Formats: sequence, structure tokens, C-alpha cells
Amino acid sequence: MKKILLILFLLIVGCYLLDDNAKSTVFLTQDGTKVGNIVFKDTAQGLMVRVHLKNLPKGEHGFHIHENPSCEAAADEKGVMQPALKAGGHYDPDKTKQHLGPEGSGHKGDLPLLMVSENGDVQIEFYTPRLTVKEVRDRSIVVHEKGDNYEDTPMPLGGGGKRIACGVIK
Ligand SMILES: [Cu+2]
Ligand SMILES: [Zn+2]
Repeated sequence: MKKILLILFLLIVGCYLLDDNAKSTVFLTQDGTKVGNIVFKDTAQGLMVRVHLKNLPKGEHGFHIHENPSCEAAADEKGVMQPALKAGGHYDPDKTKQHLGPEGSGHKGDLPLLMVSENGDVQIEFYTPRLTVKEVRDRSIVVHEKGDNYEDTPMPLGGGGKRIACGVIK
């Protein structure tokens, strides 16, 4: 009996340790409205990212893991306050300083751009082999005003511009 209890206990602890998810609740930077959540999970195909967001402007939006766990506004180099600037730059542990998109070998935080539907919703699930839950936890995820061409030209960082929504990853 004791043995069975011990095995049960180890199974429960084991499942708990293996079930390593991270989660982010995402808010509009403009007024703090909650727009949904994103779940991250390690799988054999890489990091699964499950996105459930609503009330976003339709169309393409740059979408990245940023390095700091903060969505607060801060002043840019010209002293102008910018939403979610405290999130920092795109997650780039290898210091490549290159924005090359999800398939490239630049910033590890470069994700596929978000396609928001007519009604403002986006519900997708994708896998990104270059990241793990451990790497994205205690960072942030940012939705930009404009799209992403996965290059630093003609605009830096894919041309996404302003940060319109953001969530800290826990
Ligand atoms: Cu970004
Ligand atoms: Zn980037």
C-alpha cells in the first residue's frame, strides 16, 4: 500500500513538473483593456503558442517576444513617452542584433505576424522551434500597430512601429 501511494505521489509530482506552461494576459497599451490571453507550451515540435485575442484592429501586426517582463510606457531617445517601451527590444540572447523573422537566425523573439480578422479576433496556434517555455517566461509579448516584413529595411524591426498591445509572460 505504501509503495502504491509513493508511486502515485511521484506520478503527480512528475506530471506537475512536466506540465510546464507559461501564460500571458494581454492588454491594450492605450487604455488597459484586456484583449485575451496567450499560452505557451513545450512540445516535440518546439514551443507551442496559442493565441486568443479580440478587439484588435484588423489586418497584419508585428508580433514578438520582448526581453523584459514589463508593459509600462517609457520615454524614447527623443524624450517622447512610448507605450510598452519598458518591454525592451526583441528577445535576442545570441546578440545577433538582426530582425529576420521566425524562420531566420536573428532575434529569437521574432514570431510570425498576427493576422487579425474583420471582427478584430485572432485565434491561432503555431509552433516555433527556436524557443522554450523557460526562455519566454519572465519576458513580454507585444503586438505592434503595423505589419512585419521580417527585415530591418526599409524600416527597423520589420516596420511594426507603435506597441498597441502587450502582456507579461508568467
Ligand atoms: Cu515587437
Ligand atoms: Zn526582431
